[in-house]
Amino acid sequence: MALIEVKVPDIGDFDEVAVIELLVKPGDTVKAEQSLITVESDKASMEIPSSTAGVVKELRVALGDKVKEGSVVLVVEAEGAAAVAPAPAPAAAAPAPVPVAAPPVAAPAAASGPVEVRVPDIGDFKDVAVIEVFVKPGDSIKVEQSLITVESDKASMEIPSSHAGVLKELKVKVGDTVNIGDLLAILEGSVAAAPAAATPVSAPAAAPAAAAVAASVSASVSAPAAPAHNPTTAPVGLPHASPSVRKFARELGVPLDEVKGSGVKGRITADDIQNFTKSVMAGAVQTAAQKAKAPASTGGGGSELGLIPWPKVDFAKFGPIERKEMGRIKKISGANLLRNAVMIPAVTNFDDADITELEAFRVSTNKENEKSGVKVTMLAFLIKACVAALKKFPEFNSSLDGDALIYKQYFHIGFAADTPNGLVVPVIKDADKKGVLQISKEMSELAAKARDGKLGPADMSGASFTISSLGGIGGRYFTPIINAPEVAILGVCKSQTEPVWDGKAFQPRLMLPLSLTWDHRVIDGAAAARFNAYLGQILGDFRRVLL
Ligand code: CAO
Repeated sequence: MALIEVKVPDIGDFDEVAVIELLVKPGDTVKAEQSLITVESDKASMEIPSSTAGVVKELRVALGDKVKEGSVVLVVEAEGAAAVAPAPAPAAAAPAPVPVAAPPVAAPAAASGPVEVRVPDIGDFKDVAVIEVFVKPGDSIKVEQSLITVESDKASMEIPSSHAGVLKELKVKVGDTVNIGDLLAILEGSVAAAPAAATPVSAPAAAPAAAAVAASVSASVSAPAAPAHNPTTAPVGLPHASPSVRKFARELGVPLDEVKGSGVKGRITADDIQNFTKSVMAGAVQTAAQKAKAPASTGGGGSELGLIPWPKVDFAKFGPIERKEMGRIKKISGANLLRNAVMIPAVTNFDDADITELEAFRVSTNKENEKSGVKVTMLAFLIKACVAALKKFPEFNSSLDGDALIYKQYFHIGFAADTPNGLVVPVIKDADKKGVLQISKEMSELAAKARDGKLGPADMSGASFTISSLGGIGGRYFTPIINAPEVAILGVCKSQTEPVWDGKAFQPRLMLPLSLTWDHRVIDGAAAARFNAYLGQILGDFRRVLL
């Protein structure tokens, strides 16, 4: 078994590049061409592959070391003499050194009209993917300014502009593959070509085998086009990560620019990608895309549900069917109800209110007012009673805004109205300032408009609390869905005469079933029970509204 020193092969024009990742350790078995370390210049990162197969005996470089062509990376105990490569140049990257040919990109040294910027000599690589685009039409471009990042399986590199000017047209997008000579962009008002870009062949003397390794891609790109680029310039918009880490992130769908790097100079490592993924899965971290999807009223919570697909059934297999598209109102209200049902931690409290006297009063009032044409409804009394309860328990009249609560000092009460086209919620504005008669009148007008499909947006917006009454239909209790961004809704069902124990005997009392659904992020169970109890007291003795 021979001990072989694996050295940094020809990495083109780059002198002294920093080791930013060690991809193997002593004891590891490596294959020929396997990446050993990642090095990085200011424009590109590249993995240095092994020239031979065997077991790593000794690492000769550490993180942060500067290496150049010929630096010993590690010592490998080769599997056999045959495995030993004759030269450090990694076979896979390029079987044989390829001299840098004059690329077909030569642009005039100076131009005033439109100028084409093409992919310069990127060595032996073909069909490299565009993974980032840094510029857009209208941008002013400087000579050597990075336009795009391309990536092979071993290296990522920025392609600089050979000219200055205003970007007129961009000819590539993320996901495209490019080759030497491909048109990248058209610039206008171009003032000068990068000297080396105009004569890219000037590099070969310095980098005769620039295409010999993966690393040489960057060398052959940068060397001709960037004869004087400033080594202190940070790569534009490119998070620090090696090609393999970028590939790993892409496979997992991890947005690299949201990952905090723990490596040298904040470099993102494979561990960082893994930890980020775990945090997202555990719900501890949200990606920007997830945050954007979450409604603002949720305070940033909520995201994709990750549910299994909706069952797809061929109902016709089981009997005759007819398909009818849902109406516009049903589609809109359905989407809102789904969001509200899923996003709000809702709880419903049930209670009963004794409305015996109130109903008697309502009936007698209607008799007295028969000629006025305005029928006082139980719902109008309920609206007034709710306003009193909302004043006493202001959080029921609030909305969530991120981590804050918006307490509304107005009392606009929505009421669910059943129409032939679906459910709508007209709103009685400033119910605190109106009497029961006026509320009854407005309600009947709004309900008529709703049935005729004539409600405008103003009629249905601004509610701070909603009542859904099924009293005219029937039922006992139900669990209404909160009309976000409100935080509570009162459901009311049909009142019935029930035997109620008064301490001595059962009395026949008219009991109204109440179902109060509330948002547990804002309201707690005790407050909800108190709200219902208070509402019951008011409905039991309406004089309390005056207190
Ligand atoms: N208990 C017993 N009877 C009641 C009652 C109650 N809680 N509420 C109303 N009634 C009676 C009324 O007194 C009226 O009787 P009379 O004709 O003898 O006077 C009858 O039921 C019909 O009332 P109404 O429903 O026309 O009037 P309303 O004021 O109660 O309601 C409106 C108006 C628009 C809310 C109602 O028509 C409606 O659309 N309700 C359905 C709301 C709904 O769909 N909610 C569910 C939302 S979740 O899907």
